[in-house]
Amino acid sequence: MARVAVCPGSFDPITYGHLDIITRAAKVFDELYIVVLNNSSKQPLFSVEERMDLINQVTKRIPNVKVDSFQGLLVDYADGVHAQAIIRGLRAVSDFEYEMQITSMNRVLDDKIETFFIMTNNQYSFLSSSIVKEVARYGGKISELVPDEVEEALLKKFDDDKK
Ligand code: COD
Repeated sequence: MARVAVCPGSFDPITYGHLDIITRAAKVFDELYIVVLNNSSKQPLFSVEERMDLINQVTKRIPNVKVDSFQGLLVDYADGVHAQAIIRGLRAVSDFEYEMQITSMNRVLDDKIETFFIMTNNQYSFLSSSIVKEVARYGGKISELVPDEVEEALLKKFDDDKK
């Protein structure tokens, strides 16, 4: 049986922190679905299509990755692609409470799917999409935080806003 996992997130936009988790998970699972979902507590900068397009560009060399989006519950998506696992990244203790809450909720909704956590690479432990957007908005250097394609998209987004 193929080992299938789902790596869910807002990915607004994808960073080197996300990419590290994706690359490592793709080595362990046969198929890895990167799925862009709605986080009701976040107001996205990029549209779902823009986020998917960026993820597609920066994961094109990882053959067992598929990029998708879904409106609804993560467990329903996972069920639809016959995934056995959900992959999440952990950066710091501050992530723990939130991750524990959503993992427990997902388990109540569907007790067949397991959540696996991948510890961040130390290099990216401070990195989040929000920090990248904040730095890019005020013209700071982000080339070590996101792939070139994402940097270009962010610069364009904030340039267009100024027009
Ligand atoms: N290093 C390691 N991991 C990282 C890093 C980094 N630097 N940056 C981010 N990550 C990890 C995060 O910890 C997370 O695991 C993943 O990457 C994605 O992060 P984000 O911020 O892009 O995504 P989130 O946390 O906003 O995603 C939340 C979901 C959209 C998955 C969630 O809201 C959801 O499941 N929504 C659908 C509705 C649903 O099913 N709700 C029920 C669950 S309560």
